[in-house]
Amino acid sequence: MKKFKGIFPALVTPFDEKGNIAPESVEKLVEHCLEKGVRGFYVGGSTGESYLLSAKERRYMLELVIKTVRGRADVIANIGVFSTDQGIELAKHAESLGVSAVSSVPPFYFPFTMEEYIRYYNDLADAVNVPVIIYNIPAMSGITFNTEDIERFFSNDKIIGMKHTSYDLFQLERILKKYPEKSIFCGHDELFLSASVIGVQAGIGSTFNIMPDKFVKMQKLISENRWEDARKIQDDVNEVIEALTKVGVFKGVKAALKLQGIDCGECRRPFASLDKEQIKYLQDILEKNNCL
Ligand code: MN9
Repeated sequence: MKKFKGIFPALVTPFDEKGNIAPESVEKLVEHCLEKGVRGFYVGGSTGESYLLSAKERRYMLELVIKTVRGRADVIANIGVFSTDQGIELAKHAESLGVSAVSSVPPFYFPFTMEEYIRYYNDLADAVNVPVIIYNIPAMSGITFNTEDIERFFSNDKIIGMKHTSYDLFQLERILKKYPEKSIFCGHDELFLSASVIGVQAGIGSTFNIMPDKFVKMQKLISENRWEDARKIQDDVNEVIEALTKVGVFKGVKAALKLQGIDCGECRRPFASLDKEQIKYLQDILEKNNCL
């Protein structure tokens, strides 16, 4: 069973001034992150505004990333959608492109039963030959899995891991202990060091788009048991994350990328543009923490 390790930016979906996907910016961002030492990319997640894209755009964005990466890193595609059949369709497309794994948020909006969620993930795993990664993100999906639910998902060998975007470190520790062979990703960048202390070896995050070098370095320091130095980096990135949460993380990440010279446009409506004051505020924090 493949075990993923390292830093995986949850890629933004770059748009041009007309609001269409911008292929040159995808390439620029991907190359920049690779140069900084990331090990893979998570495409079509929340940060990628996937639920503001058409299915055609989701496929196109993934195609662009795969074409740019050219096997130099792992690509994981979030194919999560509302229905099993639509999810399988996107998963098959992702598989045909050569992704390392597909991932999925549980189907949301309708309150399905846990049996239905279990069946959803097993159906997905049956439909493709690539491994499946659960996307656990209760704050956005509205669905909370308890530890026993996760154990039921993991009883399927084709479900090889989970992106844990939850502040529940107790649950995370229990899962890591019980499933050392599974790929468990820290999904909250502000918790990366804490998650590493209890054994996490991989992360998927929005802020890795703008601070890939910092997280790669932090992970290296952790591997050398240089915890104080690693803590200093987590302190710095948390200052940036705190500022991002004040202006809106996804809008803030795109504004930060523009300030860094990788123009990925703005988030789609109904997201609003940041105003001048918010951009100035963000710029000051980014400068202070050596991100510009
Ligand atoms: O992909 C991201 N989670 C969400 C993971 O989109 C909800 C994180 O990177 C957060 O944006 C970040 C800030 O809370 O940790």
